Amino acid sequence: MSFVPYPADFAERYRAAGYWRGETFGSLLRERAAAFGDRVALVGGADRWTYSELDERADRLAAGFARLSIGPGDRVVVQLPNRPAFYEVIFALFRVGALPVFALPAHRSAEIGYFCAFTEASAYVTTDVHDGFDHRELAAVLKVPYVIVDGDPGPYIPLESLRVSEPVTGVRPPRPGDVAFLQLSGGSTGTPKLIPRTHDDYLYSVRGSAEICGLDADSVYLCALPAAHNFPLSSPGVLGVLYAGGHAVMAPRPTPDTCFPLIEREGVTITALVPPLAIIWAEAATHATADLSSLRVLQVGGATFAEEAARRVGPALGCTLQQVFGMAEGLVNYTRLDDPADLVVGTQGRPISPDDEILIVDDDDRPVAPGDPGHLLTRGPYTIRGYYRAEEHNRTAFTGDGFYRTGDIVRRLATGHLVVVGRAKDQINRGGEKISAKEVENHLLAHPTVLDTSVVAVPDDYLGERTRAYVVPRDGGPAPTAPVLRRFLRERGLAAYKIPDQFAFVDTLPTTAVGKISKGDLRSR
Ligand code: OOB
Repeated sequence: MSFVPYPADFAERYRAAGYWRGETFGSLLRERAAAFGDRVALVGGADRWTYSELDERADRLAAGFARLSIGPGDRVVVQLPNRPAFYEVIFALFRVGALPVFALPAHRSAEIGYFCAFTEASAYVTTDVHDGFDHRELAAVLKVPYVIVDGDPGPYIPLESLRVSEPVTGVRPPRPGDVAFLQLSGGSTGTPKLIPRTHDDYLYSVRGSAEICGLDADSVYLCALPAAHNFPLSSPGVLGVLYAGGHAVMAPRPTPDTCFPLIEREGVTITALVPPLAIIWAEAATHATADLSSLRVLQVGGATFAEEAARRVGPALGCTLQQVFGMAEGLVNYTRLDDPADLVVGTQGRPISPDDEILIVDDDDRPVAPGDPGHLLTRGPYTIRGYYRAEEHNRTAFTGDGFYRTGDIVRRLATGHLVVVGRAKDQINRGGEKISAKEVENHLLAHPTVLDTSVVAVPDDYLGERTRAYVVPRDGGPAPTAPVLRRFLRERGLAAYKIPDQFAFVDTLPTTAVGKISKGDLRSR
């Protein structure tokens, strides 16, 4: 089965508790347009759309997708920069029941090709040129029925041509329990895993997040991180502020020189950053000319935020810090806006829902003593029960009774707040960008000069972690070099953030007692 449904008894409970309300994203936007019609919903570049406009645009584009016979259950890989059209496209897909697959702008042919092939996508929706990269060239190597371009389309279908004014007919509207989209997992496996989220479960996380963050119709959210990521999408993100009737500003870049003037112009009240950006912003705020006084909440998450830095950012930016520890698979934790300072700087918050079940266990799945660190397992009303089309991996990624193994090592305080103390998964968290070691190792092993390799995280003051690849050269041939291997990975179409920061060439890799490569040994070098 491609999607592991919630067991019927749990679904019943989540509905009875009022978490799942039988809404879909398409119907939510319709309702919001009725309630907030003339108020601004989305701003970005030259665009400034009201709720009614966004609603109408989603309808028109939905009709365009329907013309291409893109409909219920079809997958569509969406790779767009931060601009209002991102939301126009995904709401249009929600309306026809097609599933956006949320690619990041940094992804290249290795990732996009994989998403298209693995999901048997009907279309790839992208832009022309972004950050100096021509996405139409990437599209040329894909096997996908339709390529749709927001911008100069080249040989492909202009997004503009799909904005048709005709009603969508003959399309069964999606049901609240249906999968709404596929989100990407940070991953620790050879190929990225995809996360099926339903309308019911995701809307609950959006609503819960909006409440925790105190959003209302006067809230203004700045989307500085890549729009497709779970954090700016729904924690509470743009969807949260649209739920609350406020407006969202799409920032093309997360840098202070782009974002600070937007904060002043739009009166931004809340935004979300990863730790390295939060540090840059705090530094830039000391000599900024823009007025940042509207900013009330700065959310920081996605990676460990050093306590010292956490202490500084609130005062530097004149706002309240909120730490966010979440995952695209579901569970999101927030420090609360009225938490005492030591919890805000020293913990990563507590779950959204009273029905988020948290287990902290040892290597044998036995609960650890209260307050001790252990593996975080979780189950709840918005945490998936299985990855998309990944039956085998699901057997190890989830417990028999449906808890998701997060791969994070945490301890829990008496207040329920979690502190992330480490990670058991084979992943590098490069300033919030997740890199599966295995995925990079597989690409490196394809190079003829590489006999063996092991990719690990090394500590870094700025990013928290960087990537180092240990490489054992093959005997007798030309020796691999860092520039050669970097170019090789780029030419294989791997996203730049996954290309190792450092290479170390070694004769052998250390092994454990059972003969596996000892990553612990490599990390401590
Ligand atoms: C967020 O989601 P993902 O799916 O990109 O990554 C999830 C993983 C977590 O399992 C954990 O390893 C790490 O990222 N992480 C943190 C963290 N927040 C996420 N590690 C330490 N401290 C934190 N505050 O990253 C994400 C999703 C929704 C909201 C916020 C972040």
